[in-house]
Amino acid sequence: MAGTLIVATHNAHKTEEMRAILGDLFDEIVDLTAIPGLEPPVEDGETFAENSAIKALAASQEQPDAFVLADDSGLEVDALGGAPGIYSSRYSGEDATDASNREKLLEELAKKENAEKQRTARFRCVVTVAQNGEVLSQFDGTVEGTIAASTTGEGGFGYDPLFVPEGYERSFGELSEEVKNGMSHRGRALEGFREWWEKKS
Ligand code: ITT
Repeated sequence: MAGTLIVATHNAHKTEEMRAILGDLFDEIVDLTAIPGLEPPVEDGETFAENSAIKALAASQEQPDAFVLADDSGLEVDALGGAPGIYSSRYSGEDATDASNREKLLEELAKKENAEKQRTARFRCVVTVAQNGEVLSQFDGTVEGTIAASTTGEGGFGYDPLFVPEGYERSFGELSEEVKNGMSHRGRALEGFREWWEKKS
């Protein structure tokens, strides 16, 4: 075990998943809610990788020496040309909530003629590890699936109640945390981080 990992996020659901996936590697995993005064940076990159690096660097510059891990992630829906993509968290506007984003996604899909046939989608995640204001490495993960006709389940967050992973009939909102973390975009990206960390240590 090795010290503290700072997760450069204000999203408590991400932190919870990271603790479940990487908890055995660190004494503690804290997020930005534990570091008052650290404002989230403007995510003006054009890709998950760019936005992930922006978040990791912003936190790392304020917390020299610490290992910082950032996660940028989102949902790509084929019938919507890959939207919401990097705009997933604010898809329904500045005051977006997970529920309003899901509602907007179903509304947009309902407008598409072929949407019934093209409900294929994927979650993507890029995690960036940084230290002393420098990116050390990046890892990505993807999980393929389809968008359900309506929400099911209370688990997870964001678009989980609408996302049915390939090979399953239930959504991430219904599947257990362990099942989601074992195959999710975040779980896969963090597998890459784990290998890197274990080699380095
Ligand atoms: P931070 O930037 O503070 O990390 P955020 O939630 O704004 O938090 P992103 O910019 O990476 O993070 O946006 C990710 C959005 O994509 C998230 O708010 C959800 O809407 C969606 N998303 C990502 N991973 C998800 C998951 O595992 N399950 C459901 N939705 C997810």
